[in-house]
Parts: sequence; structure tokens; C-alpha cells
Amino acid sequence: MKKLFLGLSSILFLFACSEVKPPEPLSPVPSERQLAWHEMEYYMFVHFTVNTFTDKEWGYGDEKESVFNPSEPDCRQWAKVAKEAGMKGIIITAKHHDGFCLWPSAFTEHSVKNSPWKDGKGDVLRELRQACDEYGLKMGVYLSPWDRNSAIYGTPEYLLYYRNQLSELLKNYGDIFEVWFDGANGGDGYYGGSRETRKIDNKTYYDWPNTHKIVRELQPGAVMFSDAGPDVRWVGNERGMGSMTNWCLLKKDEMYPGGDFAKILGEGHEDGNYWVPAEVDVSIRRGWFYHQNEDSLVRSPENLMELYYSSVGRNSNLLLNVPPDRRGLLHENDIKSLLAFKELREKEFETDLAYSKKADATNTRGKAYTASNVNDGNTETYWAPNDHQTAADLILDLGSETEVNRILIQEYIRLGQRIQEFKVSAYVDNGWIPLIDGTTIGYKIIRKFPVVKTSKIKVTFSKSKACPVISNIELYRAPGD
Ligand code: FUL
Repeated sequence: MKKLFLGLSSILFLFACSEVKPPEPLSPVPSERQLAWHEMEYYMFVHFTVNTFTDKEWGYGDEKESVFNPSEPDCRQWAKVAKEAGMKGIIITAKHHDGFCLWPSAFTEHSVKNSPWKDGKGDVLRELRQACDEYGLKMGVYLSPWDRNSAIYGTPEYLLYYRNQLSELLKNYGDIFEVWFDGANGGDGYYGGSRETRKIDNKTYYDWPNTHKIVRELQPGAVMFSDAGPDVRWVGNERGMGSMTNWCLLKKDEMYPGGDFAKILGEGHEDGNYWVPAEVDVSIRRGWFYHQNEDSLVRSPENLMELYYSSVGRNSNLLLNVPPDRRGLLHENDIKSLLAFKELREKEFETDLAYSKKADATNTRGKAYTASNVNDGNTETYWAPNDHQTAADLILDLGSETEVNRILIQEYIRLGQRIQEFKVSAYVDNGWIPLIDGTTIGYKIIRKFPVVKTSKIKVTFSKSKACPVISNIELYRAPGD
């Protein structure tokens, strides 16, 4: 009996040894809240305040509360459109630089409570919360640090005011997925009647670490956006352009909101010590707020598609601004474009030609990490070679000659961002022809190339910080050449 037991246990021991361990995470890695954020990919920005009624982009801070009077505001319409457009959430300007609050803040008179809208009983944040819940969307808030209305802006007391407002928002409106900290400070403003210029030192004035603590405490699931994170970074432009080389990594301790870092923010830092991925914020119109004279200047569905490639296709999330008009509704032209863009996207990515096709790799670390994990429709499984193998090829055999012109690749970012260089080629006339060269991948990249008729696609991971860990590859034949 004893012998049998010893025999069994040694078999079990041998079995355990033969099980290959997953690759070690390559630090820094994303937090759970960041992972959830990556999967949001595409969501709506809503710029709405007194500016909508004064036709401005930056209110001075002296706007009368009475100007805020939307004739038929309907947050349900915003949410319905966002949902139908394939967006996963809405971030609203709860307070823009002019200081007017879209919710009845207890800390200022400059809010909806002194506007004629609903006789001062309205609360845009509450209505948006209900609408987001009804349509299964997440909600985020933009609370401008610069406040051109506040008499105390620029003094230490203002920080208390700002934090009180932030706490109000984070306590009373359910789960918030993202808190947006803007970096702008243009100097002059109303400031309670002083009408003067107040510049602050962006590096020290706001004491950000203590504000961040409030968010972590009240909304542990929320990511915080700013030029320098801490969780999500600005991409460095408002044109919708993600960077082709885009590290989710940043040396954020060297940076602060409102600093002069635009050039760095696109690419991030290859050797960054924090996970701080990029978000592309861009408007469907020229301005962030609604202006009637821009009704004919709404981005076309084709233009939005290009934005999608230069944002989601470049390892960034797309925060697309769609400003409500003076009725408090999204304009018909914007809706038309958004929904047509959704249709274009569906056609562009209609059938994944790689799904469940034969996949092989020049190196695989073991059965659990097989090449076919990249096209099994499950982004939780991944292919990985042995630890020392920082270059390897992965070949997708399409079975027969197939037209292809798009590729989507994802790293399994729970284990860090690794790829530094890759190439894609197609098997044509008994040889491999190059299709694209690339640098970083990260959460996701989507790349275009001219239509090629081929039976095999090869992805060469030529340079990687550690062994590649690839969770997903998709191939498409999008309409057109
Ligand atoms: C900028 C602001 O100054 C703009 O008004 C807008 O809100 C944009 C998203 O961020 O910094």
C-alpha cells in the first residue's frame, strides 16, 4: 500500500513539473480599473453648459445663471444615441472653466439651481445617471480645476471648494468610470467680480495627490485622466491622432497636468515605470460646445472611421465629443453621422477571416500557450513562446486563397506591454511578401494594407522586451481596395 502511494505521488510530482508556468508579468502592468477602461474603447464626451447658450468655447465666469435654459433637454436621447452608436459610456462636463455647475452643488450659487430650467429644480447629472442606467452605459465626470467664476480661485481655500464639489459628484451619482482633470488655465476671468488675471503654478497649486486620494476612496473603480494620469493620459493633441508608436507606459512622476508635455504624451515612455495608457479626445465638430454655425461642419462617417483607426487602431481609447444644442438635444446632423459611422464599422469588420483557422508558431512554450489561442475568439487565452525567445513568427493558415486588407492584434496586457517591432507578410506565389511594419502593439492595434489574395498570413514579432504574449489576431476584408 505504501509502495503504491509513493508511486502515485511521484507520478503526480512529475505531472506537476511538466506543467509549464505562464510568463512572468513584465512590470509595470495595468490595474483592474485600467483593464476595465481599456475595454471601453469608444465613448461619448458631452460638453454642455452656459457656453451652449452664449455661443462661446470658454465662458468668462460672469454668465448669468438665467442663460442656462434648454428648451427640451433629454439625457435619454444622448444615451440612446450613444448606445446605438456602439459607445460604452458618457463623460459630461459637470463644470467647465466658467464654473457653472450642471448639478445643484451645495457649495456655490452658480449652478442649475438658479437657472430657469425646471424652475431651478433640475439636475443634469441625475438625469444623465438615470439615462446611462437605462441604456447600460457607464458614466464619467469632467470637473474643471480652472474656475473663472470663483472669487477664491488661486487661493488655498479654492482647493477645499474644488474637493468638496468633487466629493459631491462622486458620492451622489452612482458608479463613475472616469474622472477627467483638465489641464487648461488661460489666466483671466471674472473671479467673483475681480475681473483680473490669475495664473497658478500648475506643478504645485492643485496638490493633486491629495485630490486623487478622494477619488480612490469614493470611487475605487474609477480611472483618473489628466496630462499626466495617474491612470489615463492625454494623447497630446485634440485632432484625434494617436501615435503609431504608443507605449502604455509613462514616467508620470516627472509630469503634471497643464505642463508642456504634449510631444511626449503621444508615444509615452518605452521605459516608463507606470502604466498610464493614452486617451484620444476629439470633437465631432470644430468646437467642443455647440454652435449653430457648425451644423454643416459635422465630421462625416468616413472621417470618423479614420479617427477610429488613428485612435482605437493605435492602442488608445476614443473619447468622441458630441455637444448638445440649445434644446438640450444632440443635433440631427451629428446623430446621422454617428449612426452611419457605426454601420461603416460593422461592414469594415464584418467577418473575422482568421477565426479558428489553423495557427502555428516557430516557438511555443507549451500546450496551454498554443498558437491557436490567438484566434479562438477568447482574449483571455494567449500564445507565448519560451521565456528567452524574444522573436518568433506566428502563421495563420487561411486554408484557401482569401482576400485580406486589415489586421487587428492584441497583446495580453495583464502581463505587460512587450512588443517593440513586428512585421506582417502574406504568402503569395510561393514566397512571403511584406504587408506592414510596425512598432508597438499594446491593448490593440488595427492596421490597413492594400488587398492581398493569400492563403497564409505571417506575423513576425521581431523585437520584444520579453517573450511576446499575444491574445488575439483578427483578419478582415474591408470594402474598397
Ligand atoms: C481643454 C479645454 O480647454 C476645452 O474647452 C475642452 O474642454 C477640452 C476637452 O479640454 O483643455
